[in-house]
Amino acid sequence: MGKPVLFGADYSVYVRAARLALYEKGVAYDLVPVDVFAEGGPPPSHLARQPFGRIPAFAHDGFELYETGAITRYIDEAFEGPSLQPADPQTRARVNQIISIADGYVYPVLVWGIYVEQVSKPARGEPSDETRLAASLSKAPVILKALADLMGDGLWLGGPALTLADLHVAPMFDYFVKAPQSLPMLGGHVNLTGWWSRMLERESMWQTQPVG
Ligand SMILES: N[C@@H](CCC(=O)N[C@@H](CS)C(=O)NCC(=O)O)C(=O)O
Repeated sequence: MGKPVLFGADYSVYVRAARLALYEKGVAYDLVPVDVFAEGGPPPSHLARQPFGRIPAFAHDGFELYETGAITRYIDEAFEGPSLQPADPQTRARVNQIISIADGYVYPVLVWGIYVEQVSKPARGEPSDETRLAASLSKAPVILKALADLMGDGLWLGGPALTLADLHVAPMFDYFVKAPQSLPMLGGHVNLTGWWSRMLERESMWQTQPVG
């Protein structure tokens, strides 16, 4: 099998989720840089691979794929290495449920609504959207409680073993925890704080840290 190629940028939470999956599986790959925020929009070569102009896109042995949840499942199923999806249907459904929660709520609220508004925009000298920030801060406890409830007493978000759910949520968390309000909000969920410290110990997290 040939070496897969991931198109994107290391700051992207979704690119990082795919890189985490590749690293945890022990798969060598090439990361080809794409600037989706370039003046004039994403390059046409990228739009041919990802019509919505998002990152990442993925290619392997002539097979092209976009949408991170599909990419990480493909990585898990197409390559050797430790399985990142439980075999049992109910635990697997939980993993898929958490990935969906990450896409639907964690990313827009904890990353864009809180991290971008409270940390990233001020760092760039841009004004924050205080209305969006306040709305996101009020939604965040529900999201964190849902993750904590689903995790329960397990070591990892989706049960006793590391799965694609952890790899999907962790890059989003890495931005969220930089926001001042994240710590008090997380404080009530000892299972989530324990999970986060376990994630931070994984070599895959260090190896995929954004450089720029
Ligand atoms: N549904 C897409 C979402 C990917 C996504 O939103 N990526 C962000 C970077 S983390 C992006 O490309 N943003 C560019 C934009 O919004 O124009 C997936 O699962 O791959």
